[in-house]
Amino acid sequence: MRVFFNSSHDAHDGQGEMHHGRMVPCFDNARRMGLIRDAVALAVKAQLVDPADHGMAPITAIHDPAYLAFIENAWRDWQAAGHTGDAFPYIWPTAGLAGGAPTHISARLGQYAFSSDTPITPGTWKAAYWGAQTVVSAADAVMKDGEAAFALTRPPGHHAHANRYGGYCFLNNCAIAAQYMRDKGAKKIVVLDVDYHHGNGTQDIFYERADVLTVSIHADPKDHFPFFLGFADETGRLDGQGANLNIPLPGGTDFGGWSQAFARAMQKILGFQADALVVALGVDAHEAEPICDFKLVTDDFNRIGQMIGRLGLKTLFVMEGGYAHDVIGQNVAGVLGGYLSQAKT
Ligand code: OKP
Ligand code: ZN
Repeated sequence: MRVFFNSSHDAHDGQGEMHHGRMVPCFDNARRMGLIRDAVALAVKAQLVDPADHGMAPITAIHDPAYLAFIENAWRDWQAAGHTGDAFPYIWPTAGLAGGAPTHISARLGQYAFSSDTPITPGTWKAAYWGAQTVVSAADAVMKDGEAAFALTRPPGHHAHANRYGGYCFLNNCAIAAQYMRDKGAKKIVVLDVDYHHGNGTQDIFYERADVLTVSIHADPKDHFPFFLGFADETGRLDGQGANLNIPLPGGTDFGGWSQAFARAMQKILGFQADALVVALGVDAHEAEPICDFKLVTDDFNRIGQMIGRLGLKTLFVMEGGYAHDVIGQNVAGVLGGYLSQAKT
């Protein structure tokens, strides 16, 4: 399988994040990528491909220009304010406290961040920009010959909205890829999010559109990040009514419960008759994951790959979460290997 690799990923290098009241090393760290790359190289005869530069157009097709300008310049503005550590927000415009148009970097961090877990570092824009180029290059390859590809990148993307960052995400890679595929002639796209966390950004971006079906299987937001989106009654709006499916699952879910959810997702996806599939490939539903509480084991990820292969769609895999260094490589390789064992092309 072609594996498009974001070799600029390590430019995003957070020094730490607040976790349960303490600063801890960032869960989304550079080490993840090498571990996944090496495991995938062994397991699925990966051909590593460098991304080409498709410029800003595929990114501005999804994200607001003012938001992009903010992310691109945030580190410079933070430094100009005299700060040397990673940039974090500490105040947000909330109901009753949202007046004016403040220009200070700390006000704008709160304006554009929806969570406080996501550092902006000197190379964040470079890593995120090349991450988007990595998924666009992989999407381009899938559209050209119909064969599957894997975009191996960090930071992840599925939590990013058109004008908000958070949950370690800045640019919504899956949304950028889906829109790119639309622009290359695919009429209907499914984005299937198997990451443990709800794909809030992807849902929001396509919520009023009928041409992109968003499906997410995730930990119930009533007690898991991102908390404020991802409930079962969110089914789309206006033209997009019926084109969003959320399947929230309780803590402790094992492959029995997860595969039942997939069966529901599969019915919805097959009924939609899409031209292509984008998989938001997080592997953080594994039992060893540090910030998650599902109970999948490594063999289950191969089964997930097989189930995805049986959907019979042109498929692009995009890396999202997965933080347990001992198992993420095997789990990603398992999904891709399972896919290849079932896919027609
Ligand atoms: C990103 B992805 C607080 C942890 C909060 C939220 C999880 C983001 C997951 N230190 N971070 O979906 O795997
Ligand atoms: Zn996740």
